[in-house]
Amino acid sequence: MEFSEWYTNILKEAGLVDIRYNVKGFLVVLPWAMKTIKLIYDVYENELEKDGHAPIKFPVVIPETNLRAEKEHIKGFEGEVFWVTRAGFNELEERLVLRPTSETAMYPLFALWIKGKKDLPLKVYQSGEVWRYETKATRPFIRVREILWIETHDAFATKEEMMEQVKKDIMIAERVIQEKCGIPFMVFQRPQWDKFAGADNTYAADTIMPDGKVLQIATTHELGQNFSRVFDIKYMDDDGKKEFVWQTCYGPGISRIYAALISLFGDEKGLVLSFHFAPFQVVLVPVYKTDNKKKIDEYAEKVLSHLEGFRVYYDRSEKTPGFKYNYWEMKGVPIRIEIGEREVDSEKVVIVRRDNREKKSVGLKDLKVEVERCAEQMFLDMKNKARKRFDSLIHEAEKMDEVEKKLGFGGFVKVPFCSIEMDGKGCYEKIKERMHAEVRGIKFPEEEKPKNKKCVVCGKTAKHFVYLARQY
Ligand code: PR8
Repeated sequence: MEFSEWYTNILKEAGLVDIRYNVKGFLVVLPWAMKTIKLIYDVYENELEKDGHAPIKFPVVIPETNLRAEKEHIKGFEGEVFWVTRAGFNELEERLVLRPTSETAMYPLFALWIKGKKDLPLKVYQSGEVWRYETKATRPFIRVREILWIETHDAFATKEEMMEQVKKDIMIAERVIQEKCGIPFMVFQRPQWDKFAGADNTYAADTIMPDGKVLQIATTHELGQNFSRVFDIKYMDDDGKKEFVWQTCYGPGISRIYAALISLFGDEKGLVLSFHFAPFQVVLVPVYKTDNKKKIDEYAEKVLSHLEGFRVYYDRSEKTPGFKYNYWEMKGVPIRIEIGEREVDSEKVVIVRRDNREKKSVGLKDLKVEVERCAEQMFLDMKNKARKRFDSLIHEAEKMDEVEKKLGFGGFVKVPFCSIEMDGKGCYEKIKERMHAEVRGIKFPEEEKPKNKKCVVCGKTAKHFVYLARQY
């Protein structure tokens, strides 16, 4: 089945969203999805706090004057914001926008809070929603108008500290998205024509979806002093001189991480969730016969007592075992435990792994350890498989027709390219027009530079290797 069709089906069948809400691009996120999303938030917030970020909550609305203050920022966002112009029967004196991102909400306050070096670094994060009037086709979680994310906003005394934070942000993404979620990605420094509005540089993590298109799942931005100069965020240095702070902001796209999590690991039977992110980690399915219901239920109580600490569901509904197996496989529950007459008599259970459906008979006293072991192995296998596929989708080319052919395989094509500064934009536009592909940027940290190679488009000396891809 084609990915797009699989994705649409699973959203409905597994009860992840209800798309019938009557505002385009806005979703009702159902409990089975929301539980996993909350777990992703927890892991991310925890890592951010370990890195010294504190939670904060800013208003949803931003006054128009704030949004207009930084001229590149407004250029990027003017066509993408939802406006609030009336309240009750009154026109508002000043128009407001629903935050599309919170730089211009937060930074005027940063200017009040930051006085001296002792106030730095300032590192905060806000978890929640932002709203963007996306004009491209929307798709649940992948491109939405109400985005679930975390945004961090940091201010430093020096440029070096700012650059250090960019690297730390990437390391946090590696820890959460790659290690804990198992989603492989590559980090790029985006070309100048594709950076965040108002930033000096943007660094982004891209993963490859099952159809070969790439998805940007997190970005960290080097804001330099662009916003601090506009909002007058200064600190007094050791010589009593006022200096503008250096800033970063970081946006892990939780909606998209979730989209990748369900898409990369799912199969023809439905979702495959890893133990850490599954709403139920274990489902217990009784195999009743007409006269043994009581006996099995009693034994199930005993089994449950060996599974304390896990999120377990005992499915005692009237459906047949076969129906329940299919249902919970579709929902992606990582481990199923079957108990029938034979298990009761032998004081054992059968445990079944969701990803490869491997079965194992396990004694009660080993159950907890076996479940843990099985869950861990399953996650490792999922992660390795995803990584292997990702690596197999990084191609190389030096001629345009070769590029086109390899883009057709999905993933990235590494090519020598003239420049990721604005003077390379013409070459990018040709690629875009001819192949509907984007220049994702140079690998960060940068790998070796091309020696005596020509730009794949214009034939001038290539300054970098860049990666091309078709994107979501
Ligand atoms: C910033 N300011 O705003 P960014 N649907 C789903 N996910 C999305 C969408 C969408 N329509 N648009 C963006 N994302 C900075 C950083 C504060 C935080 C996700 O950065 O505009 C993408 O994964 O790059 C993107 O990488 C992330 O939000 C951050 O958005």
